[in-house]
Amino acid sequence: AIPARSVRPAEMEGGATFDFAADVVAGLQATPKRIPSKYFYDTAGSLLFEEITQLPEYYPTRVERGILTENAEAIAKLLPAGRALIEFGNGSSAKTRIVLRAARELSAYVPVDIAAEFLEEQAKTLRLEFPSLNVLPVAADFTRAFDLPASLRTMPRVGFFPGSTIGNFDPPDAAAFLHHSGLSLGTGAVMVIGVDLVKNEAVLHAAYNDAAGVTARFNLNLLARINRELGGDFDLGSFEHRAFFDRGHSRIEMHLVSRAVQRVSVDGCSFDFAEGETIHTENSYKYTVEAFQALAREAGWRPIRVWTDSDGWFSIHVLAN
Ligand code: AVJ
Repeated sequence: AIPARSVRPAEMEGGATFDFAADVVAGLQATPKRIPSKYFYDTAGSLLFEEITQLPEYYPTRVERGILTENAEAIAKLLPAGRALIEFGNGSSAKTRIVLRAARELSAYVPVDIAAEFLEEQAKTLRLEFPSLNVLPVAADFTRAFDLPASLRTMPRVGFFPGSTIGNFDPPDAAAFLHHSGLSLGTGAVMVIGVDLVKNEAVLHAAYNDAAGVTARFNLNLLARINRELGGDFDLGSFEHRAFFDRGHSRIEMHLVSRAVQRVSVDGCSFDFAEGETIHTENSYKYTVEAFQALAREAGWRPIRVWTDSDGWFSIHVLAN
């Protein structure tokens, strides 16, 4: 039986609902145990992720930024006067600024994110930095179809989804996202999307097992967050970070491994752990250029360009629908 929960679903603007308590309880009742990776990003988790992006081993952010900078001219051509740029995510990153600086003629910039408050703050900052830019934030869950502001109706749209965030979706969910984003953007749209690539296993392994232990802290913060927000009693010292590349699924898996037999309680439910039992906390899929293009085609997009770095570690795809 599932006991009455002390924490009710958080109502997000845009109508989407994340129910942290229900998702954690259901995930810990499942076999094998799992927790959705979207819950990494509370304030502490977002700061830890920022730290990850600056680690020498974590190549994706650095390499993607390089590809964007190198191809800024071509990206600007996708964004002439009259166009609207719609970013899936809050647009707080250095990558957004590379694109906004290159696209001087842009008519509107629309960051779409579920975190409404943070979104507004970022929008204010961007308006100060780019005074002539029309910044129109939309608070919505971009994994579903959403409505764009009416003022965009006559503008050709370009979607932007950097960071290989699409790698956190299982391939069917990634295809569903691509399909929905096509519907949200409308026909005649273009999508610019960053996708991490399959590569040497040692490079992948190091990126998710950094020497400074920041990724381990990022992973363990999920348990700290459960303790903080759901009254959990996880002993953080009794769990350890594990990340490995599963070539069969072409994904990095992150887990939290129980160091001992233990019982943990969360939100009035108890959960038993065997020694060595894990909670699966993240998948990060790595594609080949061809596999990603096939997925995009399946979802109704036409791949029109792809840029990679000289090592072939990361890709930025331009799709049209
Ligand atoms: C934000 C999803 C791109 O999968 O590499 C970083 C998250 N997890 N280190 C990734 C993450 C562990 C990251 N993404």
